[in-house]
Amino acid sequence: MSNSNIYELFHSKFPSDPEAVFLEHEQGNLLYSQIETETGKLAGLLKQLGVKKGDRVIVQVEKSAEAVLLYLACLRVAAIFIPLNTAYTAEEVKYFMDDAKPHLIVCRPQDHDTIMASAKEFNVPHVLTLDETGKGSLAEAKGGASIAADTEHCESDDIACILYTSGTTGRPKGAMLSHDNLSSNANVLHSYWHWEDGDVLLHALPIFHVHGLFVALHCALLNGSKVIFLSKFSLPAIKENLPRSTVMMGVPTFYVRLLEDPEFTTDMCKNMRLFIAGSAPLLSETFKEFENISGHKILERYGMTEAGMITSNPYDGDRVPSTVGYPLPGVTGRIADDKGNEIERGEVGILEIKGPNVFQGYWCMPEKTAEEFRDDGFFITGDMATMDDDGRISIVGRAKDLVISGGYNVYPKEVENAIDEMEGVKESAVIGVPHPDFGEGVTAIIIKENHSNITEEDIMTFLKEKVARFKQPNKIFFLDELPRNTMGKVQKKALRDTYQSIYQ
Ligand code: MLC
Ligand code: AMP
Repeated sequence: MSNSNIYELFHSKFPSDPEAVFLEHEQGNLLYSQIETETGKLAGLLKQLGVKKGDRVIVQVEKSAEAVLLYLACLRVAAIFIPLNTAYTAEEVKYFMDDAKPHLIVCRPQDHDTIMASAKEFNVPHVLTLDETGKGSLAEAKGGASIAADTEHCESDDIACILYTSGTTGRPKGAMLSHDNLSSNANVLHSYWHWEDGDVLLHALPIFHVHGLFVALHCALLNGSKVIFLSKFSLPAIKENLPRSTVMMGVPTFYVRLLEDPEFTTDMCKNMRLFIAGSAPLLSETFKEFENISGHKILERYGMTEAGMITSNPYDGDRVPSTVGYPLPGVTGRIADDKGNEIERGEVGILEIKGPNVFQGYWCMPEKTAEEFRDDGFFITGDMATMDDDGRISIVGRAKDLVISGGYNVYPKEVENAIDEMEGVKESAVIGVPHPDFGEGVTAIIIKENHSNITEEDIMTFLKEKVARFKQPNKIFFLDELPRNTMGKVQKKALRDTYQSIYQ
C-alpha cells in the first residue's frame, strides 16, 4: 500500500544535484540534500518527546528555515502541525492550547515564560523555543536526538495540519486538512501554473497561513525549485531579489506597495515569469497599473483555509481583472441560493464547492462542520459570487461577516466581543472599509454606557492584550446608537456607507 504522507511526495521530487538549493535565507542556504537528514533529526527528537501519529504540535515562531524543517519533520512523524500567526496574543494562544490539546508547543524564546505558564494550566507536556535564526531549545535538543530515518505511513485522509480560522461567532475553528487535501492541491497548482525547470520563487509571505506555507512552498518543493526566502515583505528586499526570481506570490498589498515605489521598473521584472495574487480581492486598477509598469498580467486566484486553492485565472488564457478564473481541475463550483439550489448563470449567489481539496471538518466541532456542508457534500464558502456562461467566477462580496486586512482575516464578532467586555462600552460594531494599503481597514463604531467617558486610547490599550494587532481597529468612532433594521439587526452596510471614505 503506498504511503500518502505528503512528505513522501516532496521527497520523490527532490533534485538529484547534491548542491541544489532549497531555501536561500538570511543565515545561508539550506540544500535539498540536507532536508532528509535535518528533518530526520527533528523527527527523532519529536519521537523522543513522545510525539506520536495524530498528536498536535503548535508552532508560533518567526519565519526561518528551521521552522520549515520543523513543519516537514511533523509531517514525517505524522503529527498534526498547527502553525499560529505570530501576532496572536498570549490570551488568543491559550484558546488554541485548550482546544487543540497539543503534545508540544514550539514558541519564540521571548514568549517562553508566558507560554510555559499556560502550558502548565492545560497540561501540555513539552514547550521548546525557536528564534528567527534557528536557535533555541529546539535546536539544542535536536543536537542530542537520534535520527528517525522513516516517514510514518499515512492514509490519504489522515490529518496533516490544523489551521485555525476565526468564525462569525467569534470562536476560532480548527480546519483539519488531510495529506491528500494538501497533495492534490499542490499537484494541481504545480501543473496549472506551468512550473518549469529553473523557476526561482521569491517568498515574502508569512508561513503560518495557507498562502505562504502550502501554496508557495509546496509548489516550490514539487518543482525542486530554489526559494529566495525573505523573513517578511520589505520593499528593498523585494526590489533587490526580483531580478533573480521567476515567480512571486503575494497578497494585493504587496502589489499596491510595489506600485507606490518609483524605483519599481520593467527592468526589475525581466526574469519574472509569473506574478500571482490572492487571499483578498485585487483591485482592477492595481492589475492594470501593474501591467503598465511591469509588463505582467497578475494571475489572480481564490482560495480559503478550508480548501486551499479553489479557482484560478488561466496561465495561457485571459487573465481578467476582478475575476478569479475557473474552478481548478478536480474542483466543482456552483453558485447557489441560501438553500443550496444552483441559480442562473450571471446571478449573484453563494459559491459552494466540492473537490479533493476540501477539508475534513473542524477539529472537535461536528455541528459546526455539518452546518457548512450541504447534504450532497458541497462546502458553503460564504463568498458571494457570479459565474459566467463559460464558468469563470467573480467574487463580488461576502455572505459571512468578515474583514480582510492586508490578507489577514478579521472576524468582526471576535473584535466586538473583546470591545464589549470593556467597562463603559454598551455595544460596538466592527466593519471593514476601503483602505489604500490593506484593502480594508478595521473600523469600530462604539456606543458608550451612559455617563462613560472612555476614549479611543482607552479602548486601544484594552484591546492590546486581547486581540492580535492586525485585528485592532485602525480608527474608532463613537455614536449615540447603531443603525438597526426593523428586526433589530445592526445595519453594517449603512455603517460601511457612512465611513467608506475615512482612509482615502
Ligand atoms: C501588519 N499590520 C497590519 C497588517 N499587517 N494591520 C492590519 N492588517 C495587516 N495585514 C500592522 C503592524 O502590526 C503595524 O502596527 C502596522 O500595521 C504597520 O505595519 P507594516 O510594517 O506596514 O506592515 P507589514 O509588517 O509590512 O505587514 C503588512 C503585510 C502583512 C501586508 C506585508 O500583513 C502580510 O504579510 N500579510 C500577508 C497575510 C497572508 O499571508 N495572508 C494569507 C492568508 S491565507 P504597529 O502598531 O506596530 O504600527 C488565505 C487563503 C488564500 O487567505 O486565499 O490565500
Ligand atoms: P482565509 O480564511 O484566511 O483562508 O480567507 C479566505 C477568504 O479570503 C475567502 O473566503 C475569500 O473571502 C477571501 N479571498 C481569498 N482569495 C480571494 C480573492 N482572490 N478575491 C477575493 N477574495 C478572496
